[in-house]
Amino acid sequence: MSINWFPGHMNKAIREIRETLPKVDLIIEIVDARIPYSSSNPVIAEFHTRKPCITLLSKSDLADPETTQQWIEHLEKKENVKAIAVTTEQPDQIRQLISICKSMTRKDVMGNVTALITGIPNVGKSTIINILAGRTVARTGNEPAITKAQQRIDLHNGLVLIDSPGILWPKIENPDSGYRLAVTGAIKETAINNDEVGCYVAAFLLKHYPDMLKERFKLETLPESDIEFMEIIGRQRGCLGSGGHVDFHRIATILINEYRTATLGRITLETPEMTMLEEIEVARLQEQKAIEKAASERKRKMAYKLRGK
Ligand SMILES: Nc1nc2c(ncn2[C@@H]2O[C@H](COP(=O)(O)OP(=O)(O)OP(=O)(O)O)[C@@H](O)[C@H]2O)c(=O)[nH]1
Ligand SMILES: [Mg+2]
Repeated sequence: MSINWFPGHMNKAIREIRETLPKVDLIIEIVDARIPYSSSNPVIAEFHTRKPCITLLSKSDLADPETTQQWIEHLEKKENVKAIAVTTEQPDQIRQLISICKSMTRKDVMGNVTALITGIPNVGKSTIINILAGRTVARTGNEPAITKAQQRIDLHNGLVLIDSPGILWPKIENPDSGYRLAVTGAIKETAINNDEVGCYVAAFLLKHYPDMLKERFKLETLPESDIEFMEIIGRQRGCLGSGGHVDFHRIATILINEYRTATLGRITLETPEMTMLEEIEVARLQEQKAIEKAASERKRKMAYKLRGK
């Protein structure tokens, strides 16, 4: 799914991050444990080439624990990166970050350690900052784009944190990533089509988590297609519109919410292996597009020359 949601404050936030970077000792990138690849911002990747980086896999209470472990091992293959899964259900573990940040930078930093907290919208940046501060210093909320400007928070224990607005990037190349960001709640509701996103969830679950679906919707067998599945659960939940037709929007919204709250179970939408294959496919499609564009440009130039003769 292509995402067209890149509000002005995100562009400004990226500019501000670039300006802040020289004053920062370490970067804490927060990714969503259910989509560690799709929620990792390529714009942010540019930033942490020379600085130590902690990748926090947030909301790990909602993700499949086995896949989270796979992701931690995969992410730590990168130089200078430490990956840790966190959840607000274990605030003590989040508080350990204070000593981890100091130990990762102690050698070169005199005085306070300054850490930039960055990540996509709604991933839990401000919530984690409030836990580290021990009080509410940043506004939080269960929708994207709550934080609109950078904020510096001195914890008065040797650590200074910089909260920043959630940022996306202008073009999300991988269509699966677009869907996954929408499913997990990183995109503003008005910028997504719930019917399409609901069908994406249904198709994913039919393929990867069929037993969970059978149990949740008390079905002995499952249909082959996402549309048939949506029809069945739509009728089951009484989501009917005029003429007794299933109201797709209503049932899709229910399915998405059940996914987001982990009512369906702890489900991760991507594995390292899956995303590596997708990257190859995206690169192939981009190359094909570039070849087609060059060919049509050649044709256009040729026609122009012929007209000139
Ligand atoms: N289940 C669960 N929810 C969490 C966790 N951490 C944060 N949340 C919820 O996620 C939502 C977003 O949290 P915020 O801290 O506002 O997210 P943010 O990254 O600062 O968002 P923006 O400022 O909009 O970019 C809130 O409803 C939090 O309660 C977690 O570990 N588990
Ligand atoms: Mg915030």
